[in-house]
Amino acid sequence: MNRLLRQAAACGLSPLLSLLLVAPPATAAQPASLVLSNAWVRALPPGQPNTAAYLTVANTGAEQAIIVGASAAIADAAQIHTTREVDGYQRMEQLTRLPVAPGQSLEFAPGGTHIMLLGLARMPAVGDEVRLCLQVAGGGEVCTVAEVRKGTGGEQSHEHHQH
Ligand SMILES: [Cu+2]
Repeated sequence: MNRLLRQAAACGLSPLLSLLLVAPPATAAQPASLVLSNAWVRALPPGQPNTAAYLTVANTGAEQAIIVGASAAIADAAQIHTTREVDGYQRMEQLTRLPVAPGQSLEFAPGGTHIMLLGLARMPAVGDEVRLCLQVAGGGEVCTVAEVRKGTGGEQSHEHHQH
């Protein structure tokens, strides 16, 4: 966690944030036009403290929307993570600011951007429903209900690695 925060500072996020603070709050008056669909949460073996959620986020509005956080009732904390390969290793990095352009649709999917659910009271079971929310810059929040599933398809080889 601390390492991620230090990474964020090292990436120059602080100057960006101060830039945002002085920018006029053009979109603050309107709720974000983000539409969430196809949300699902990966069921992992019971006892695992963390899992991940995936969904599609579409911006149907005329203004850019910036996702600044996530939350889920079943987890102590939720973070937006992206995955990228560094020197042959898959590394996850926390995103504290994810812009979605007007008309753009972002796919959160295994192996890519995902919502990390941290500190689960218990692992949800296949078929359970989990309420997920995304926080948007300007104070808005959009929520959806995610279905709990096993991983599918192209995931098999990746899951095999973890055994
Ligand atoms: Cu992650």
